[in-house]
Amino acid sequence: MLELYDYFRSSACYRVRIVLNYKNLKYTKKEVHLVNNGGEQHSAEYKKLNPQGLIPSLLDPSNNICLTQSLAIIEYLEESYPKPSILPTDLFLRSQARALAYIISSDTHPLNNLRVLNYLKDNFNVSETDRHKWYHHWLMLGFDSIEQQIQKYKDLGHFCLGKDFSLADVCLIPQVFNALRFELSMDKYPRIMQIYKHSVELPFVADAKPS
Ligand SMILES: N[C@@H](CCC(=O)N[C@@H](CS)C(=O)NCC(=O)O)C(=O)O
Repeated sequence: MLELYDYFRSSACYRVRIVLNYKNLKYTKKEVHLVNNGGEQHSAEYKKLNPQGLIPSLLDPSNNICLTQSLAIIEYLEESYPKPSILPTDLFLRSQARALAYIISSDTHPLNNLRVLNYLKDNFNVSETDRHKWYHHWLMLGFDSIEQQIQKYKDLGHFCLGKDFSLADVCLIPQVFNALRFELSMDKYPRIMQIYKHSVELPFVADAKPS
């Protein structure tokens, strides 16, 4: 069975949990606690699996391989278990799904990761208030652009690209969860919030939720 190295609050893990559920794949979880013991992601044992010391990692015993990087894991799952798909068949929409996902996974989340916030605190003495401002700043830059880009699909269905759930939603939902946890006002993002509220009620998302 697939084994996910996971931490409930990790938004990168939340992405993978959503896709595993969406594709109805059975898996077990191995907790990597990001805070206890100085952060279990830094342990020598874990770094044998994932030399970056980040979660998620996914072990596929059928191929005896360990995968890293949430988007690479998700593409592996998509290619191994294509149905139901998280990528639209239309080539433009397919690219659009990836573009929206990368706004989060490449341009937003990495700037607000735990290690970045810790680095700001430990090396530059950045206060908690200013770390919050930093966090909100990068979130808003990402969300401003997503909110604008998804407007054109809003009459077509419940998701970022209209009627079909896609990779864009996989990345958006956990990022909104984090934004709410860090008390960002979402007033400027009505369409994002509509998608989030609809999605979190879906069983495959609800079962993946941090808890
Ligand atoms: N680009 C990576 C990011 C992974 C990542 O940053 N994971 C976070 C949790 S969401 C982590 O392990 N943080 C540990 C740390 O910052 O020390 C991915 O998508 O898998």
